[in-house]
Amino acid sequence: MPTNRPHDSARKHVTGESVFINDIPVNDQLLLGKVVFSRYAHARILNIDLSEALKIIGVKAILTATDIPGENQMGPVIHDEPCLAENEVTFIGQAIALIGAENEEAATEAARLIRVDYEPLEAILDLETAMAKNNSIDAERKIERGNADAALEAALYKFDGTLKTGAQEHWYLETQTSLAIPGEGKEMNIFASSQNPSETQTIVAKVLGIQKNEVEVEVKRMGGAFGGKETQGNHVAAWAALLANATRRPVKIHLFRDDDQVMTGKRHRFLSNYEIGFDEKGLILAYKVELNADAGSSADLSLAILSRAMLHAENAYYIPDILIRGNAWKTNHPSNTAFRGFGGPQGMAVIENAIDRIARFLKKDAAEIRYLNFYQKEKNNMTPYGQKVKNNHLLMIYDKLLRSSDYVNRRKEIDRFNKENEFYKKGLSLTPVKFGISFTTAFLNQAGALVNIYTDGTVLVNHGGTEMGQGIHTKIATIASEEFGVSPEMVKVDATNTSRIPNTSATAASSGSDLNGMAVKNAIDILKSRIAEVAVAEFATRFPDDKTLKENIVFENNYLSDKVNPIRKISFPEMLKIAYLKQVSLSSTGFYKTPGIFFDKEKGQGTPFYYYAFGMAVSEVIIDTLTGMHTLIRTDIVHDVGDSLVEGIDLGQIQGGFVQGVGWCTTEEMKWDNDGNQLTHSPDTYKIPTVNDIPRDFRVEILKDVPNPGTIRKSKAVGEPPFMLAFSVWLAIKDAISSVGNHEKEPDFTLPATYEVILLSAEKLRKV
Ligand code: LUZ
Ligand code: MOS
Repeated sequence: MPTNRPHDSARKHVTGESVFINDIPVNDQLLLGKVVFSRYAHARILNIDLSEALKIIGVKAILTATDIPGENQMGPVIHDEPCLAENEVTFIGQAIALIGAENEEAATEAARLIRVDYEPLEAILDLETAMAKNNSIDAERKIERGNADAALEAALYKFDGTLKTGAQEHWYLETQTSLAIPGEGKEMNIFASSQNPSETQTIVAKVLGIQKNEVEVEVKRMGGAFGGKETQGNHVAAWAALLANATRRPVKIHLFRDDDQVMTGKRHRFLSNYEIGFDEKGLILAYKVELNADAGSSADLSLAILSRAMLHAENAYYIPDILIRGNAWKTNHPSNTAFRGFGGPQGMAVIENAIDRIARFLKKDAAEIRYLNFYQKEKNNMTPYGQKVKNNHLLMIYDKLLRSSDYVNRRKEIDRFNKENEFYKKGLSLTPVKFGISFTTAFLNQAGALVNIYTDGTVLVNHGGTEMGQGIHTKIATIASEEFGVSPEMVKVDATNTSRIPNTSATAASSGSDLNGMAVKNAIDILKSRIAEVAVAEFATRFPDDKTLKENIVFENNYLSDKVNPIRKISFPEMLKIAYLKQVSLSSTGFYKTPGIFFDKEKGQGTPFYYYAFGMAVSEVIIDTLTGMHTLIRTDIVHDVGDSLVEGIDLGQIQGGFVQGVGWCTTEEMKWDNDGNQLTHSPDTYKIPTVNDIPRDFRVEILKDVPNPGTIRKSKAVGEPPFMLAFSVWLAIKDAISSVGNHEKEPDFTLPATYEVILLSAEKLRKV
């Protein structure tokens, strides 16, 4: 039974009542923290002169690497990322010094007066150079099945190609922000905008050189994150903590938009080379792909991202002989990081573009080629890494979407339109998504919860997930209210706090509600068992004739009752008072770990995912070949969320993820100058989607009657998978360009397909 309710902060967001870190009232001791960062992509630091800056009235501390009491390190996986630069800077935006000042003016003036003498060194600013210099983070990784070389040799048709996919800025509305408040002794309290409060705690403890039990990190909500705060929310927290520790005063760092965009990592750029072999029907026989990721200046999560890219290189298609190779390369850019899809989009773009080429070559509709190659139910259902694709909804979604989008007729209409119009051209494309759900680092798939019931019958739920706007707290509150059988207003979800839930994983990999929802259910099951026992005893005194069995106690409609004798019932609040008086604990922790998943990185084999989420989109665009402008006319989506936990929330994630993907595929272009300076570090030059970029006609359908076995209330994760539905827009644009040359020639194409790309590519086809 689908549940619907608004996001628990919807009203608060529009009225301005929601408390973000910048809204937390502190006291007159509050200092503002400012970060002085590198202006060189690669340079030796010869000297840092703070003398003039320290004279500014209102400046309370200026810290450099030598002032760090603990370890100068904030690398989340590999410890290759200094908290403050020591003798060398390796990217523009790298933190060198921290200023704690009474006000913004003093901080800004001090920053201006800090003199850093650099000796510029050679910088690696693109993937080609990094690859030529063999500047990799780790050994090459491989996933392989069969013999791709032999199968390519044997294939009737084959071609090779290269695809570049671009970087993407997260553009969370709340820039990186943190507030550090020193307590007694060594205590440090952090209010963070972090997807990973436990890791924030770890890194703050490390740089301060104190124990983790002295550090408390709280996350009420983030103003967006999208992966950009999976590791890099730790940085501002560490910097604020260092200043707070040095001054013993509260310190807040709230990055300016432009600084945030310059200093933080992006979605990884990829350069991918491939060879694909197929037959006359378009059946793919062999695929060889080499994925190269621009990691930036340090590892951050690059190896996990590369791994997810490789695990999605075949997207929704069964390919018998396949070789996937992956490398992450170091460059002198900010360390690239998690971003919705986490490498999945970069891996999938290559095969989707290759299939588009096959269709053009064979003069067939690309949707037909896709359908032909989908993973099947009974046979051809094994992934290259040895996990079977179970509960596969691809064929069902395809049939549904083809009908509901009226694909066949619209294809004909578009062909007619393109024949009749010389400068405006339309395009249509259908693309699928199969996305693996679970952290590919298996041990991260765990979660904790703490559920308290108070004597008035109200419930306070704590869990390890963080709210970034995605609605996890709304989903968790719904789960708790349904499991306890009490009305939603009886349940509140508290801010995420490392003192209440320890050792949590990042809220990431789309798995926040899956993991934490189960942990909450586990805590609730424990509490219900205790309360049911009290109910049995209570019914025994009230109805001495025959006994109520514990397993017959049901929690429903704010009551506990005996389902065999339903007149035996006690309200939830009344029952709790009785339990309290009987000295029964009304608080329980809960825990969950995903069963049965593992992955051997060396062999490239295993069962890394608990299940897959499926979706498909059909998009229609119109392009103006004289200006390169495109308009998204219509998008139809059918997406699988299992049994939806909260429909409105899921719908919002599907729509939002799709539009964010459209941004990456079309208008969001990151550019750098020859020294590595970002040319697109503000919204006037970096174009994220606006209301105008949403499909004019947007039809999103949640697939019905597809309960997902083994998950919380049979639901599915939804955060990331819809992002990749945007390939339908990307390839619809290519289809429109291709019509300029009557679909006879492969258009020049790249990701993003900016107006410029569209214009030049169409021009070239027209000239031929
Ligand atoms: N983070 C992570 C992720 O550490 N491992 C993952 O597999 C993942 N996948 C998606 C997003 N974040
Ligand atoms: Mo993520 S890319 O923070 O799931």
